[in-house]
Amino acid sequence: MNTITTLTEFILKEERRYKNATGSFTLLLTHIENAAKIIASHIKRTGLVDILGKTGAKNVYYEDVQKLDEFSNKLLVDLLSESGQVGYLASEELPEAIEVDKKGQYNIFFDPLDGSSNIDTNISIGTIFSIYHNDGNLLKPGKKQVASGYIIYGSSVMFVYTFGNGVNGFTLDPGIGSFLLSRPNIKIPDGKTIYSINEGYYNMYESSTRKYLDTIKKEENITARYVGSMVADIHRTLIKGGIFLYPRYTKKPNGHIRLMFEINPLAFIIGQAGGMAVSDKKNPLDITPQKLEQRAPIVMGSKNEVEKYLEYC
Ligand code: P6P
Repeated sequence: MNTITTLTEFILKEERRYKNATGSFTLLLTHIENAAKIIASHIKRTGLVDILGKTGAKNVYYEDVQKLDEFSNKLLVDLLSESGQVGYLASEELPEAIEVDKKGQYNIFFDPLDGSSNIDTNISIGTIFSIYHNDGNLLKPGKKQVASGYIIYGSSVMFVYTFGNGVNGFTLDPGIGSFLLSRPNIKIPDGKTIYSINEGYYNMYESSTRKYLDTIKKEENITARYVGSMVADIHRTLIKGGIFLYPRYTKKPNGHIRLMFEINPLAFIIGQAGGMAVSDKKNPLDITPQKLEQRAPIVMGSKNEVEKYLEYC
């Protein structure tokens, strides 16, 4: 019989590999896991929550019904602040970073509910997190991340993360309320047929991007898949291979996707799974951020596909 490994057991096993581990990281990740379970249960009741809201009913947590992304943000801020492991935390929903405890071991950046504009149409959305050692310097390049990951709230809820030695995926078993190891040591397959970009901006892209798109559409079996929820598009790319592109265009000359909250964590995952990420032909994890809300153009996915894209840059 296959052994069942919970996320908690997996993290503890990882921790035992580091002799001077203090359990601090395990505690931090457990708080993220708990937040993910609560957010997942709230998302399941979207729509119903509105009905409840109309009657002025309270939800099961006896809080006033509120917008899901505000709720997710507040929950993550509270749980992470209480973890005792956080120095500074920064949320895509907040204008500035919050100092929780100068002596906290880790700084954490998160997008509490990425793609939240898709909630009303039942499209998969996600929570993204990125963890650094707290050495007092908040804006460090993504290559300094200790860990990163995402939770995708889709047909099932999956927790996917890397600690710098591979990528592992865990599926929430709602029956027992635990994330179980379901995709050990994820490796992104070579891309063959799927490209993912918002073609609505075609006429606003740079000529190099347009030339790339014109060429790949002539390939055999090419398929376009674009959800408009980055966690969903990246998760599909990680599992099936392919390429995700959010290049700059005239309305967003510096790109749209956030460096600290989306690009760094997801590029770390893609790289650890054997894929590749580029931002203006550079590794985005080498970019030293100038500001918290910095945006950048981003292309990531199967190495062979990204290398093909680079021929057009
Ligand atoms: P567009 C969601 O708001 C998000 O930040 C990403 O999750 C997603 O990939 C992107 O924006 C979609 O942007 O311009 O295609 O609607």
